[in-house]
Amino acid sequence: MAAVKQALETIVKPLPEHLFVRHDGNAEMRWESMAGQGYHTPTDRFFVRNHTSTPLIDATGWRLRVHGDGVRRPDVFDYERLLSMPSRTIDAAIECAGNGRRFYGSQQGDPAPGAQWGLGAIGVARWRGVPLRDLLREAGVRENAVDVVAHGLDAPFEGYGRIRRPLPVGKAMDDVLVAYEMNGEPLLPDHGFPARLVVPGWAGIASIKWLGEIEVCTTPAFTPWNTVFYRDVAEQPVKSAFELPWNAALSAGEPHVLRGRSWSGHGRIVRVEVSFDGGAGWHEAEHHGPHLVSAWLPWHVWWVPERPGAQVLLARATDETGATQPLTMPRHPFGYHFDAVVQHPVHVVRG
Ligand SMILES: Nc1nc2c(c(=O)[nH]1)N[C@H]1C(S)=C(S)[C@@H](COP(=O)(O)O)O[C@H]1N2
Ligand SMILES: [Mo]
Repeated sequence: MAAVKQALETIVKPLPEHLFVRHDGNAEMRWESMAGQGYHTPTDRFFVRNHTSTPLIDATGWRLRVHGDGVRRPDVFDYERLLSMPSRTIDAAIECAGNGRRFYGSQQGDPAPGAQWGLGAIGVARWRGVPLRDLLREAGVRENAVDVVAHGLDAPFEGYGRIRRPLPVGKAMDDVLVAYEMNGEPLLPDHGFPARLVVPGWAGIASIKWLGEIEVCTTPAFTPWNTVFYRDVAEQPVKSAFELPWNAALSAGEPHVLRGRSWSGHGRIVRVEVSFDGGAGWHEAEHHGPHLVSAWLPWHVWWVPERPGAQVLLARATDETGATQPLTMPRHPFGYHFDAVVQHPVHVVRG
């Protein structure tokens, strides 16, 4: 099968350093690699976050079981059946709850344990698949269903078993996709081939890769992934990033267009402001491109740096719920949801 052959080629290919920063088995997108790109994150630089390692799954033998006391007719879907169902295409971000964790340490002097992500544990892709509600309806989802637990087929994690994360049935029946395509191609193994969940706006852990089972429960579900790990995380907070290298060199006395993107799991971004003087003055950035819920808003601002030397750029966004990025965050034991303004260092050099 072409998809599987392509899959095998990807997995043996080392992730290129000009696109990624490595954190043990995980790979973070370099924000400068989004410069000059369109709205979506090209798949070759989309971050990878695995608890263990990428499994290689043969689509022909793959099955997705929908079962549990919350369905009347337990059902099994194979790859062909999934592809033959009416599909939907959405543009949505997937972002790790730990995105930005590094800044608890580097900006606030209080490091949090876990992969020290900068801001690159996010990507926006065009996902195609079948709405989860269609699968649940086919299986006869009951009125009193409460939680839907998605199980991954990757190796068990430490002593906790296979990755499985509960999702409230309200969200499951709303906008969740069982995706089999990413940016117009079959999913790559690293991103969940043959099928994964895409849970718009929610922490990445909800978007279970390598789906094997969907268990529908009539009582609240508890797994290590909502009790020990990723407890109390749902929608992602407001964040912003510049499409610039860390310590980018910019020449003094010349106009520079600084581009970036802002996003929020709570809704659309309504304002982005940039400061060149450590937060004393803020300049409203201009928006361009689409403005989608559950994805991101591209923006740009002009700057003519005057003095050579080390400087810091700040970007802060506000979403339609009024949530805005603070300058500092309270500490978080697991380093989730860092959404304070990030201090992006640049070197202004003599023009
Ligand atoms: N089965 C499975 N699903 C998973 C994970 C995993 O390790 N196993 N990691 C989760 C986490 S924590 C995140 S942030 C996203 C990352 O998706 P990506 O690797 O496609 O960027 O996948 C989620 N789904
Ligand atoms: Mo994550």
